[in-house]
Amino acid sequence: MVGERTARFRAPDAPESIPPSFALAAPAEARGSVAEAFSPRPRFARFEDRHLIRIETEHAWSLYGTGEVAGPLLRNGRHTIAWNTDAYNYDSTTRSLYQSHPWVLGVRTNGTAFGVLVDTTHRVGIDLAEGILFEADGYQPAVYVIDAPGPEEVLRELASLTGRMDLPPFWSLGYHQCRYSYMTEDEALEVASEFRRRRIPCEAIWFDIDYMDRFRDFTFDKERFPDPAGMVQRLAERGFRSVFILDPGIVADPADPTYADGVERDHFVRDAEGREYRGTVWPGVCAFPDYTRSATRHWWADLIDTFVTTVGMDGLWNDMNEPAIFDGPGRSMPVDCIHRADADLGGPGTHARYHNVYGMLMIRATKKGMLRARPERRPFVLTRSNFVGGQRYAAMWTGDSTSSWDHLGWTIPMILNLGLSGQPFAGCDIGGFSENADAHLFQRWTGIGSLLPFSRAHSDKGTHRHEPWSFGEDCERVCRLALERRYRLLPYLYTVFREAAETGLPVMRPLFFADPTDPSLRSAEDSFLLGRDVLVRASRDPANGCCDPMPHGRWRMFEPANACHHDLPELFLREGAIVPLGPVRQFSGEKPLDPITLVISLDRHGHAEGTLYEDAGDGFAYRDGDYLLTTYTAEREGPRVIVGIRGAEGSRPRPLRAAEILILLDDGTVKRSVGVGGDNIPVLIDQPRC
Ligand code: NBV
Repeated sequence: MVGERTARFRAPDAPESIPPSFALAAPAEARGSVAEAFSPRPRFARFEDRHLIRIETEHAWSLYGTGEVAGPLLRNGRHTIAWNTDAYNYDSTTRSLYQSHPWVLGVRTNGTAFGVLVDTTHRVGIDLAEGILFEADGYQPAVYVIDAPGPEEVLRELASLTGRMDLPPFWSLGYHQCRYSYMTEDEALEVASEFRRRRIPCEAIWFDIDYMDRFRDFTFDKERFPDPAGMVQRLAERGFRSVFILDPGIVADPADPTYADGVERDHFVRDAEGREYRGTVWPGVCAFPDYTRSATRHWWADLIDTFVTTVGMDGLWNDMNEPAIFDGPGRSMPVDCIHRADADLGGPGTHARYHNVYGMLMIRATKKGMLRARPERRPFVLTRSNFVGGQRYAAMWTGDSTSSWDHLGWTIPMILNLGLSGQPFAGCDIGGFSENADAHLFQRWTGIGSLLPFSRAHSDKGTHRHEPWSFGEDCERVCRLALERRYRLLPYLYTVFREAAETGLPVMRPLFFADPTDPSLRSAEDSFLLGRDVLVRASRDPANGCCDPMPHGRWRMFEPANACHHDLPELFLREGAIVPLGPVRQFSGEKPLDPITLVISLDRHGHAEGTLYEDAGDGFAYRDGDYLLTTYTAEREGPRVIVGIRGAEGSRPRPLRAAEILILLDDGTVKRSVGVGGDNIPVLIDQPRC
């Protein structure tokens, strides 16, 4: 339900009925909003065939969002074009990347905040040089404005408007290993075995386009991958999930069963003359499913259903879905191609209108197919292209970066701005995609990448190997520590994901969320928050450490995995917080969460509190109450600290397990106590000096 903080505006000369945008998860309610006396108020104008929407801002206000953008966190002065683009080797001057979010978040000097969403699927220029200026192609769009006491509330409202991510399966929060491509079953199994042999935690092995027969979707190269279902099984026996790539282009060869069926059922996009549109991608000349039709999404979901049921993979990866087309204008589909969209999406229209949502509609169908194949499991889909609201269907990664310090540098602000645009589940190619990393860059990147919401290493064909052991023993050790740390943090991270799924708040948050009134935090982009309580202080500079200021209050350093190394980010815990940690595991299902570690940072009143969310890790029983949300408290009483459970929600029984309590002291040391049974609550610790 969209709240009173959101108003919908349209230009005075706009038609009564503006085409619906399926960016919105709650259009019916949202359309009822009254826009009288609302601030900020957009002003509408026309320039040639563009619709201009202007919002005045003050110079000192901070502007964020605009979706997937490389460069600084603060977007003041920047120009972005919301137009999904295959942007191999992009940099901070590239205006269009793979995803479109015609959305700006503003934070005023006093910490209050607002957001503006231009509700159109057409191309939109977002010019933040002087205030906010949107220039939208196509129809006159409606504009949603949110005005709230702070950025958190704006993001909650944005989520009410555009939807929330579903709670992902627990395993998808683990570390993923990818390469373009692991070329044979043997190679993939060997990589998997190396992880276990070297005791480096890893959750999933990914299969890029070379698993296919001539890059054709829903096929396997018979020589190199003779038994895909068996391979998935063999990986599963070693505790590995497997994820396979699918692109939208279907080879235009009547001998290809997917193509032949698609032609017979008329599922492909048409060109301006009404013929099947063809463009060249990896398999050669291809036709492209018209995902704007529910019949086509249904067909695609059926294909996915069969694929997943036959092979048994755990997740799917949708790439090239901008759509990227080698010989198309702007490396995509001509804008005059015709989509025969259903009425609820706005009816038939040109590619100019549906380009930005092509990828989002593809992943919507992919997710549906996975659910159809395995209704009892949470689907996991990763996408390159998407649109505002697309967090409902898939996680994302930031595409074809380069193995360079610049690209590492853009990673943190990129993922922060995606979170500030409604997408909480995002990551990058750890190590950089194209070109070669060296040990220093790779270990620094793994240190940061292991703390991002989605954590996957990936590298381009023809580059040096980028597995954690590829750069020598020292680098391997640093990567192991980084990944052990991620696995230790998983219980906390999952709790934060659950909050994000419930509220729309980002998993990874900019530092200014700790205090939106503090101007010094507004452009901090070497540091970030995971949830509310953990602060990560990284450095993206090869020679220097982090220069970001710290938010007010006491933030105590803690180290979950003895991972003290100058190339690994430092972790801090907010005063008054308790963070739950799990044991180091080689993969999330290796063993239960036992012991649980509670790291405690008492506030000046001697109090701390923190939550832990647990459920089956997959499936949907949590929706019927099969979960456990525990609130732990710690209280200083004279010379002792009493740790207890203040309350628990959900019907899941509390597992019997050992608890380790760590109290962070002001002199940098830690007071430790190990208990037995239950969560061993209450725990009494003598003489903590904090
Ligand atoms: O499928 C190959 C690659 C993939 O590895 C990468 O992650 C995508 O962003 N894909 C792009 C197509 C070709 C890239 C040169």
